[in-house]
Amino acid sequence: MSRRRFLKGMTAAGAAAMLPCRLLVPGTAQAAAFNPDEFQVFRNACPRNCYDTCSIKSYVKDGVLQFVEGAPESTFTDGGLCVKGYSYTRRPYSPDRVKYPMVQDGRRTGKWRRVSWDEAMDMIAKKILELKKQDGSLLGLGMTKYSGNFGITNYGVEGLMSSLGYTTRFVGTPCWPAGIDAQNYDMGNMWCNDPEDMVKARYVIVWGANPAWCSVHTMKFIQEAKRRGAKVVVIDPVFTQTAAKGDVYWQPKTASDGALALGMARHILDKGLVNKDFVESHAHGFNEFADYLRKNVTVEWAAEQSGIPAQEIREVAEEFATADPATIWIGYGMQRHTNGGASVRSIDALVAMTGNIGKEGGGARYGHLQTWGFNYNAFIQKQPEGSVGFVGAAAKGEFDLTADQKTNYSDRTVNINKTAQAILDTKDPAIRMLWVSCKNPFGQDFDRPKLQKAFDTLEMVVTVDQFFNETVANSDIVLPVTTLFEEWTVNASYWHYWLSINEQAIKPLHEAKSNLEIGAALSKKMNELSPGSCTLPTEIDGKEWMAKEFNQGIHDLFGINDWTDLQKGPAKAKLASSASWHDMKFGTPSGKYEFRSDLCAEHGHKALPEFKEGRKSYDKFRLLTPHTKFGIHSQFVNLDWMKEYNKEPFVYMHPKAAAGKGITDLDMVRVFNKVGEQKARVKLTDNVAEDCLLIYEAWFGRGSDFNVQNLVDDESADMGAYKAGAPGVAIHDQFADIERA
Ligand SMILES: Nc1nc2c(c(=O)[nH]1)N[C@H]1C(S)=C(S)[C@@H](COP(=O)(O)OP(=O)(O)OC[C@H]3O[C@@H](n4cnc5c(=O)[nH]c(N)nc54)[C@H](O)[C@@H]3O)O[C@H]1N2
Ligand SMILES: Nc1nc2c(c(=O)[nH]1)N[C@H]1C(S)=C(S)[C@@H](COP(=O)(O)OP(=O)(O)OC[C@H]3O[C@@H](n4cnc5c(=O)[nH]c(N)nc54)[C@H](O)[C@@H]3O)O[C@H]1N2
Ligand SMILES: [Mo]
Repeated sequence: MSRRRFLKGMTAAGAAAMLPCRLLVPGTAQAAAFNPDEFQVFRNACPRNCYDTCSIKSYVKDGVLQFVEGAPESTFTDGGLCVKGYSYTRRPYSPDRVKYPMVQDGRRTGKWRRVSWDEAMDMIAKKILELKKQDGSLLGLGMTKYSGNFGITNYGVEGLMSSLGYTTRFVGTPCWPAGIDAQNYDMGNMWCNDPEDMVKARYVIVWGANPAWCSVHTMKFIQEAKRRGAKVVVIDPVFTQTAAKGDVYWQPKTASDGALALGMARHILDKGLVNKDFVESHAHGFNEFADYLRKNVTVEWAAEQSGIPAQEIREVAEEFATADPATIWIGYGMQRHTNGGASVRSIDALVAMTGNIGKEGGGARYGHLQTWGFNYNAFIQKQPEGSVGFVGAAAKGEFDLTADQKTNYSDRTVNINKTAQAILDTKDPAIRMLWVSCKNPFGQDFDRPKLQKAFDTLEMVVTVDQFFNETVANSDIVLPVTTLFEEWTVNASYWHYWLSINEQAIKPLHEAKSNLEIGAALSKKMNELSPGSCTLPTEIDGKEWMAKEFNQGIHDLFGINDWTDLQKGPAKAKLASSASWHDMKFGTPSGKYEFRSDLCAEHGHKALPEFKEGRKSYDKFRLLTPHTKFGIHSQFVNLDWMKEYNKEPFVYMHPKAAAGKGITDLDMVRVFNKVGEQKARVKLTDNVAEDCLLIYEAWFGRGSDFNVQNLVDDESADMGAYKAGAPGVAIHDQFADIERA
């Protein structure tokens, strides 16, 4: 029975008997009688960087968050949360939270002392003014932010920086940029079908995604498609929980996906199963692609490249081409490679040539930003009068600025996927101060040993966070930030089409402030010390700022009068069709689906979705460090409830490979490569290939020195620079060796 039903329909005693005590905060378990009327109910939204962006109902009593459930109104969330979501009550009240502004006397010493907000702001503001005076600009102030909290008002962090002047920004994304560029070349945008329409698919290929862990709510649509007769194929170098639910599992050699897709395409071509109407009426360059396949690709070649038997490639290709509709979910994991963008283009081509683009239940599903048309009021802030910024070479003093250039200043941008190198390389002025918010570079960025060196060159690091993670340990000042339950915001998804409001359900604990309020506090101090030096308002009402993000476009898209309608429950976009590209009007230069993209060629890649070799191995084993069920990056794994299930990290290894190294189950091992080393215990499993080591990325809390980034370098993916401003990162093109520790 779903929790939703018993909350609504059962007697109090019956509900209390069923309510798992895990959902009660300690001390309330004795208060057995459950009566929903005794709670204040709030609308929240999970703001993590996740496909599911769940709509949450939160139950508060005596000002304390008691438990959470998925909002029943959303047919996507459908009353349920993921394992992480159910642990949310542990987060605001965690004893490990950063409670007050604190200053560390010497980085990594752990000698933290509590200071007042005023003292902290004073130190920060004085340093900013010093940089400006010494450098003549604020480009020495760097800001790195990514996906700790995707609530729209949290773009106020960028807004704060703009309100101070032109700064140095870490741009790009480690998630998905190679695939975004690929889909832009092919179709003119990244735009996926409504995931809820996957129930209509007759054939589903989950290609390098692990929704059983990373998008649990989408699994029910895949399962429903299966119940209605669809076949589900999972392609992943790891036998994941998603693979366990499929009908067919392929374990290809990592980074061989392009070859596999092209091999399937060749077979479809040979069998005459190409959708003529699509390739003739709605596509550009199909004949050239077909020529490429005939000249360069055979099924046997694809089998050799991927390790998947030729007969199986033929079988799945034929089934895919004849099922109607058929769909492929292109995962972000499979494009985190030096050939990731090229591979995504080959898979898109497979979906297109079989006529599955623009079709309900079909589609090359990757992601979308159709529901993100907010005002970005918090984001867009004006620089103070007279601010000096970046104008390319001019900023380096190589030539005098013309009047025009003076009004054309911008922020200086560096690649977020090369954080360490960017800090080390940036000159004139060097980055001397760093503001970190919604981001844990030491846990999530690449080449941790190099990052340590880079941070050591910085004169001041300020981190805004909820927990004492390794980035905080490498900071001088930490500022306590609210959790989602303590602030107002609004959340959209890059996968489904629901919109949720996030109400303030409880008062901020300790001395936590929201990102926006922190901005206001800094602005107050800046203006006290140097009037006019910061344009951000010095008082900010979070609820008002949330409301300012709405506009008529959002109201119309979601069929709401104003944001208050969302207090009754989340709303879904009114879609003309559940299929992206349903009108066959593509955003490419030709207006068609482009098998041949000249833009792609102009950007230094191949015009056709040709095969691109993967990164050359530089060590004994392939190292994969994908996402875990018990956390999202460095969040959740540190919470007490999670630790009950997931006490320590493991290295997963095939028994045969282990035998060759004299390693037995649960041995302590050392994994090492040119970047660094990491120790952990080993678990032997044939879920991973013999040539592969698997370690899930995670942060186990203060005191644990486990960090996969000791082993992962910052090699770039092939694509990403076009739309994200910097290339993606080849997270899964890593290699390492292992021995007993
Ligand atoms: N080896 C390896 N590395 C990876 C990946 C991988 O698969 N393998 N995946 C990559 C991917 S896809 C991603 S998206 C990145 C994620 O990298 P990050 O975006 O850094 O990820 P998180 O750990 O989710 O969040 C960062 C911090 O934000 C804090 N935070 C939460 N809420 C708030 C808030 O409201 N305000 C502020 N100021 N802070 C808040 C959290 O406590 C956390 O410390 O990691 C990348 N790195
Ligand atoms: N529980 C949980 N949910 C999450 C997250 C989380 O950390 N935890 N993170 C969120 C974020 S930020 C993101 S970006 C998404 C990521 O969502 P996914 O894309 O589903 O997740 P990943 O774990 O990055 O990668 C998925 C799979 O890609 C496989 N893979 C790696 N290389 C290859 C390859 O060469 N070919 C093929 N075919 N497969 C390959 C990996 O083995 C892995 O099983 O999930 C979001 N949801
Ligand atoms: Mo991500």
